[in-house]
Amino acid sequence: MTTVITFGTFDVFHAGHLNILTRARALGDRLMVGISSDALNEQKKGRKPVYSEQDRMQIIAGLKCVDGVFLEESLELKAQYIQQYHAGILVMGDDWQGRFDSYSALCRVVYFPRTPSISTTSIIEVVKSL
Ligand code: C2G
Repeated sequence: MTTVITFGTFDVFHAGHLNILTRARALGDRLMVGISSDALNEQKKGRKPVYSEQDRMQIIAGLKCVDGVFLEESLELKAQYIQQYHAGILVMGDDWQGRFDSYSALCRVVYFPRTPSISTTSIIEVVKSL
């Protein structure tokens, strides 16, 4: 059985998020998703997510392609999460291309191209302009 693991904030859930999760799940038998905590997101992006970490976890856990979720408390804990969930494959979007290659000592590392023309930031801008 191959477990796939991926990480993200998944704020204001959209089709780009669903695409990468569906593609990640198709690489193995089980998909575990680390949801960036509100505090980690503020560190990474300098703003609070629109949806709370509880809501983001609930939304991702409810998807057909997702087998389990956990809170990602720090970018530096990936090795621990990979081992804890016995992940054989780490999937990331290609906005992180090369950044996680060091984990290839622990598991296969795969980067998928981002879905073009959609992002949480652009959705927030559209909503603001209404
Ligand atoms: N994504 C995508 N296409 C888009 C937007 C996002 O494929 N148009 C992917 C990203 O590449 C990422 C995932 O969806 O793999 C989640 O995106 P974000 O919520 O922006 O998460 P990110 O800030 O990249 O968090 O430990 C790493 C981080 O927690 C990753």
